[in-house]
Amino acid sequence: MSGHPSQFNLVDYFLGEERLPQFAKSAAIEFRDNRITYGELRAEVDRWAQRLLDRGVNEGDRVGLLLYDSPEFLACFLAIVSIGAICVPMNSFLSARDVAFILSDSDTRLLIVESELDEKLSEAGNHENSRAILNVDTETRQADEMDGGGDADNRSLRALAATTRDSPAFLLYTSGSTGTPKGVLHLHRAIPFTVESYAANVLHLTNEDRIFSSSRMFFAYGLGNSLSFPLAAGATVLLEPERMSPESLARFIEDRKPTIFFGVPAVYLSLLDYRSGGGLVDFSSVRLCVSAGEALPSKIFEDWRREFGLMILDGIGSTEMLHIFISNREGNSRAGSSGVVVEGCDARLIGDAAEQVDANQPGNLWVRGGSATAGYWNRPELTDATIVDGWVHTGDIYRRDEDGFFYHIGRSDDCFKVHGLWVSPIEVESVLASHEAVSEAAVVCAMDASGLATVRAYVVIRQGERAQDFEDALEGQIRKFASSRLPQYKVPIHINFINEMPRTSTGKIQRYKLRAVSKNSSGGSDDTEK
Ligand code: 3UK
Repeated sequence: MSGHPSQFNLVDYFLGEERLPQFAKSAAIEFRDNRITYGELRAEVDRWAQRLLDRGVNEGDRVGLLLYDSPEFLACFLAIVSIGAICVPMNSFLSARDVAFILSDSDTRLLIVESELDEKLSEAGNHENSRAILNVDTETRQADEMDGGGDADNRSLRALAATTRDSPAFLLYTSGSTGTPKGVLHLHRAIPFTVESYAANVLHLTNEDRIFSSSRMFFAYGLGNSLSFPLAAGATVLLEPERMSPESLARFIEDRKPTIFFGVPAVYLSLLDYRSGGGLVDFSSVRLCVSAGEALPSKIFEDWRREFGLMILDGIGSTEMLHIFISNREGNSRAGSSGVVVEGCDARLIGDAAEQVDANQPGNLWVRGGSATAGYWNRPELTDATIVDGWVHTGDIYRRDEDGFFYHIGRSDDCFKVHGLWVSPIEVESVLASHEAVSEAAVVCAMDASGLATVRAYVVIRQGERAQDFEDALEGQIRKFASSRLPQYKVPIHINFINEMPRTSTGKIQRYKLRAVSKNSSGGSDDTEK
């Protein structure tokens, strides 16, 4: 980049004048029937940057993105950071209420939105805060009318904002133990670090690779998979805006022939099930499968290897670390393990007395690396509690064997993931407890037969309500009640009725006792009253 040596901008890193000539004509994105080259992508980024500047967006302003995975997502994300503003990608499956929370917490200046999602927001009466909205479909349609969608050979590139590696670039919202989303701030330096640590050492991408991630770009995992890694390698990312069934995913893979596939454990399981039910799943184009988001059960790892002759590389990442920091490798991976620390990162397992634990002993996982968050947006106490002397406290409990392989044991805060999405026991419990027949409720993670996490509730019924005969009916009623108030993945699959909640002397529910019980019980029957 021209200008001061400390200047650094992500758009220069991916699509700068030194790099662009090499890739200008190769495909950066395949989307439906469109192929977008690196040259066209840069032109689109510059066009969006101008639109943002025309609307008065300044350096440091937050700009929200409420978009499906699409070329516009990449172009807008990069345009926002190119002018030194902060991109706030939002989960397109969120409720209007959660979107409203994020818009106000981050104080976004402008929201770029897809027509369909815009409608959802306005139906929910969510434009009340009179935030400026830019409809992506209207903008791109107008542009096509203006210049016929013409490409941009020999065009000079827009000047980028004079950001440095330490300038804020984007804010990713994630819901923590209380269920309230928190904004995780990342600097321009974070993406290059994940490229040089994880992608370079684990994925070994080339510009021939075709990359597909079933996790979306509003997640840190999907953002790395579909934006950072393909663009840094001059490879092609395949994008699909629609939510996919196992059948449509299998067809997509067969048609589009990715070479690298990123998923979460539930996606691999759904493909295995689809295949064992007679469906066609053709992974012959794929050379590498990656799993993250929650622990990959050994059974899925082994079934996948048997069915497709492919290893799934499990690795643990987090929004705070932006991407994967402990991972298995080709030729060095173990079923049931998250793998070994990625180059450039450090990990420690810390016991209750702040000591480093011995091999095979459980400890709290702390990690360090160049992609660590600069902190939570407007939450200084939470930032100070989570990042101490550069070590990010992950909230995970792990053990490490003598060879340096890490094994996930659980979360210290009792939260867990179902289908790659966070479940906060506290949130589900408060819904269950609002049912008229319920006195109190505790929610834990229970593994189903295939080793995947499900939601199980233990419920104490109000005095006088309890009668064995009614329990089955009541279970159905409570589940229906919960379904009307929670997204489906948070609704308990099983509800067990108990007489009394196990508690500590200070009155805290002992979820670990319930977890231990649910491990030994097979289903919905009540075997907990000893
Ligand atoms: C859990 C795992 C066991 C773990 C993520 C890849 O999941 C990502 O970020 P989140 O902030 O959640 C982080 C937490 O999820 N977890 C993730 N992967 C694994 N547990 N085995 C795994 N392989 O509790 C962690 O603290 O949503 C994943 C890349 C980027 C990411 N942000």
